[in-house]
Amino acid sequence: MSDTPRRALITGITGQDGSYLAELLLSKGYQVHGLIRRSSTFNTGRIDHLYQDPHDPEARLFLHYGDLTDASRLVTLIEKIHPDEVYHLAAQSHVRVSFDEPEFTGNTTGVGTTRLLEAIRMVGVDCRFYQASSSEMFGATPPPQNEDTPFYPRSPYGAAKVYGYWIARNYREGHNLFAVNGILFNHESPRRGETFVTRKIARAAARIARGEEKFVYLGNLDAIRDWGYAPEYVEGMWRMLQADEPTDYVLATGTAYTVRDFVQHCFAHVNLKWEDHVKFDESYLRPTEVDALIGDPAKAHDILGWKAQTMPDQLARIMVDHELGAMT
Ligand code: NDP
Ligand code: GDR
Repeated sequence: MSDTPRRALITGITGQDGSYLAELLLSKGYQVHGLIRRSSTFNTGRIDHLYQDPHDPEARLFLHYGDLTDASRLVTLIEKIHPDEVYHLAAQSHVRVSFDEPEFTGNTTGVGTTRLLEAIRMVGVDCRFYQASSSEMFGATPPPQNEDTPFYPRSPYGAAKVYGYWIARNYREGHNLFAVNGILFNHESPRRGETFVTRKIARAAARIARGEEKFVYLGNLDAIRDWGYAPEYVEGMWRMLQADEPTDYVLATGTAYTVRDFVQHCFAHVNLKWEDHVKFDESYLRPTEVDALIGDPAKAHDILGWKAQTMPDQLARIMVDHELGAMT
């Protein structure tokens, strides 16, 4: 065995999943390279605790400026890093926002995947590739959904992810790349972006319990989602790239909760009656909604030994407890 650490490139390292994955890979001895966007304010809050001075000879985390819309930069980065594994997590990942910015979402979430795959092919690096596919690709197709379920996306985001799914498969079949699609159902954590519904609810429940706010405004409470815990899902991503053969996997808990159920769990945890504090705002509705996503993760269990441990009621408590402990 060589002593040289394996090199991983994570796009989207500053996001929820990227931060947990960076922690996991560093704990496994990888040298981790992350793609970050230049911003006028710092956008590395989720990974600041992992920062290592690059002058330190022991440093194993390196950050590089780049953007999914900048093809030549992706080529120079792949050339420089020569990764063994690429985890492609970067995306405009907000479904509601994708209706406002459909072209941008297609350019980053969809075509951005092609730019990265093409950079890998042009440089000729022999690596394994993880594509962050999504249950949003199933859209209007009724649950339960597994790897064989037909796609019927209901948003520009979902459509862009279907494109990303097929382009990753095409590089697997056409260019012999070890490329896998992880079709992940919703997964959440205290690091979830504040405008996604679980974090928004958990944060509101804690703030209302502390007397800092009275109400939270939400859209559709009837949507059914299969909510898991993000740190467990990044372990699944890693296992997919360690498997003998490249194929596609669903990761999910297999449980069904409505948004209303999640609200109820969060508010009950702080001894509040949610009906007194939740108001409706139609601006949070989507032109086309995804009514029900419930995953069947049997294949990931059989081949990877992966199984979700944290169920949505426990997840709600974890997220509210974090908000209660957080400074305002
Ligand atoms: P986040 O929204 O938390 O993170 C998205 C990441 O992508 C951020 O690091 C962001 O950078 C980066 N990014 C966005 N646009 C660009 C761009 N043009 N160039 C370079 N980087 C960019 O997403 P999650 O961590 O929740 O999700 C990770 C991936 O998994 C995404 O592709 C998402 O669509 C997909 N997914 C997520 C699921 C979930 O439930 N969380 C379920 C299924 C799929 P910055 O910090 O600068 O904004
Ligand atoms: P989703 O997550 O669209 O499933 O995409 P989100 O948390 O945004 O919405 C879940 C459901 O809650 C309903 N909802 C609201 N949503 C938001 N954001 N804000 C509200 O106020 C609100 N009120 C009700 C929504 O209509 C929806 O039905 C997430 C993202 O992480 C994607 O990148 C990922 O691919 C999918 O999960 C799987």
